[in-house]
This record gives sequence, structure tokens and C-alpha cells, in this order.
Amino acid sequence: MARDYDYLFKLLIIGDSGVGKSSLLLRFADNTFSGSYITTIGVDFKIRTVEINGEKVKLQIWDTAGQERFRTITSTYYRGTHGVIVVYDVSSAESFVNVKRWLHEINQNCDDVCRILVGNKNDDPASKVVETNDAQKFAEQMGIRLFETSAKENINVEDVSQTRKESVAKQQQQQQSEVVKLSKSSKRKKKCC
Ligand SMILES: Nc1nc2c(ncn2[C@@H]2O[C@H](COP(=O)(O)OP(=O)(O)OP(=O)(O)O)[C@@H](O)[C@H]2O)c(=O)[nH]1
Ligand SMILES: [Mg+2]
Repeated sequence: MARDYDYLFKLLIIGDSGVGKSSLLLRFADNTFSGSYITTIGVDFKIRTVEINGEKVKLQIWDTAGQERFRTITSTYYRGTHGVIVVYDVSSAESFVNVKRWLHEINQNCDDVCRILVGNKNDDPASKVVETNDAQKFAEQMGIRLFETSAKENINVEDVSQTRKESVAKQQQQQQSEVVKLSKSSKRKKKCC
């Protein structure tokens, strides 16, 4: 059966429980938001296909549970991942402190993977405790890009996904020989950026 895409990229969303990982995915994939909180059990995924230079890129985005009791299950989902989005809540200092732990988990599970830091719930200045400057400094130290988003108000969510698309496009231009075109069924490892 013919494939409906040229490239397939797997992305993973990680971060503390309640920071808004599922909400970001819901906003990105279905452009909806729900104020009620249903904690993710294990993992979930959604797919969105985008077109770059006339080629179809399928993004398979895996949403993991932030709750500690699911960590052994969710850590297995790093396999074959091209990019990881680490999310914290700008109104929770603890979730920002824990970003280091999540980055450490990435290092333990992936050799070379594209990472992005996302400060979500950036829609209520009164409750914001993680300052943009501090987060930016930290992101620079870690060599990763920072985005402040709101899944609720649909702020910057497309920008995060745009970065994913740009990474894929950049890869197509600069690393054509390294990128595995899935239609050729190669098993070589792909990098996202
Ligand atoms: N104000 C605000 N609330 C948000 C935003 N994103 C998510 N929330 C709320 O935060 C709560 C938790 O959101 P989830 O997306 O379920 O969080 P999660 O990170 O997936 O949590 P786990 O599945 O337990 O790991 C819900 O009540 C959401 O409505 C946002 O951008 N702004
Ligand atoms: Mg969730």
C-alpha cells in the first residue's frame, strides 16, 4: 500500500505533571483546549502532517505522563525519537527546577537528539514566577532554544512546531545524504537537526 508521507519524524513531549504537555499537543494537533485536567496515563500520541518543499512530513508526537509512577514505561519511548520537547510551567518554579532532571533523562536515553525548552501557561502575568530572562539564560547555557507558550490562548504553539519544520527543512538541504528517505526503506538513523 502506498505511503501518505515522504518523511516520518517522531517527537516526544516530556516534563512535570500538570505543566500542559497534553494541552500543547491538543492545541497543535486539533487546535482545541480544555480547562479540565485529565492526567495522562502512560503515553498517548497524535499525528500532524505538514508539507515542506512539496514533500509530506509526518510528525508523530508522543505525549508522555509526567507522573513519576509512569516513568519506567515512558522512558522506553525515547527509542527512535528525533526531537524532544521539554515543558515547564512558567507559574511553577518547581517545574522549571526539574527541567535539569528531564534533560538528564534525555542524555541517558538518546545519543544525539534535537531538544527544545517550552515554558507553558504564559498567559497570566500575575502568576508568572519563572522570568523569561532566567529561562533564556538557562536555555543558552544548555544550548537549546526556548519558547514561552500558552496552549490556552494559543500563543507561540505554532512557533514551536515551525521550529520542528525548519529543522526538517534544514536537514533536507544540508544533510541530504544522511536523511533516510523512508520510501527507500533504509534503516540508518536519522537526526532532526
Ligand atoms: N492557564 C493555562 N492553563 C493551562 C495551559 N495548558 C494547560 N493548562 C491547564 O493545566 C492543567 C494540566 O494540563 P495537562 O495538559 O493535562 O498537563 P500535562 O502536562 O499533560 O499533565 P500530565 O499528563 O499529568 O503529565 C489543565 O487543567 C489545563 O487546562 C495554558 O497554557 N494556560
Ligand atoms: Mg498529559
